[in-house]
Amino acid sequence: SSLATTFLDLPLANPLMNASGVWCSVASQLEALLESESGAMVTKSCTLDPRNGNPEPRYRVLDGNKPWGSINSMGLPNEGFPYYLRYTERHDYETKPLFISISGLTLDDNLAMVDSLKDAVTPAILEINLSCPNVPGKAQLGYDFDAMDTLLAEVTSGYGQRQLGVKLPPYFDIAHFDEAAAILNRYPSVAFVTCINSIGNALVIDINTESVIIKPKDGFGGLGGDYVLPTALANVNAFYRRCPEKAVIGCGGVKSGHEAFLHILAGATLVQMGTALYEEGPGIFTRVKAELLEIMKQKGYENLADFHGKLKTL
Ligand code: RRO
Repeated sequence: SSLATTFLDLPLANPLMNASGVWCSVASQLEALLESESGAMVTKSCTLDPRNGNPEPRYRVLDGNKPWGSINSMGLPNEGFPYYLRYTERHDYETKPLFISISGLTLDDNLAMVDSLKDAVTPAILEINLSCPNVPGKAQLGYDFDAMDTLLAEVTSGYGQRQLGVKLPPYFDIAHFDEAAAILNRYPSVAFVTCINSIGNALVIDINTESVIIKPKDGFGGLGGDYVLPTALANVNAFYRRCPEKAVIGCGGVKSGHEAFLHILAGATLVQMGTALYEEGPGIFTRVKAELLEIMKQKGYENLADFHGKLKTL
């Protein structure tokens, strides 16, 4: 069997990659992802200028018992757009594709970054983060459909014919799936959607200390891991059904071949890992690849196309 696939006509050895934000903030981490067995990789969402992010502790794994997961309120700590742009200029594209994630604090900041990328000669693929849940005072663009439409109109016209994608927050209402997909479908150069970012503004409480477990925002933060898998699968499949001209990248609750298989079955072309990569490190790609191949072998599948998007309904 083979895990080989293609994304926007680019060949990949396998569909696995990091979720933006995890193991991709600095050059040493990006180099580790390049060395790993991931099929592709993405940089930490960046702003025009470097940011320290929120006070610590700002990420905690929830591993004491079932369910397993994480909560974070990082607050967009990053080295600033020029740092990631420089990485895109020296990345080894023969080894695997690279995505660059941007998350400007304003529309103008996003447009400025898109403008530099358009003129840059790098083949890095642009993923615009419409769903950062952790910058105080900033609403998620993905939950403001008018602002999202305006941003897409301006960004796509500023980016010429080049393909790009958007990282979406989870939606929980069929009317919102319909409305978000209808907006995205008006922009053919939006070639992919990544579903989902963390489930925003959850609150994890420790019964022993009677306290929240992260410092920013009185303990509110984005949820990842087991808690979000069914929501992630719903969003992947909802956009897979509604956006037939676009690719879907699945993200949320993947820690083994089992969840990776479910994402692909629901319609994901690529599958990202966040919390599990944070906890296990880039060696995780070797393990999950082997697990996914084993599941395919047991089911008699030769390649990803044998089950991609083939979720059955009753
Ligand atoms: O940095 C963060 O707090 C963060 C971002 Br930008 C994001 O998109 N998703 C998330 O869970 N955390």
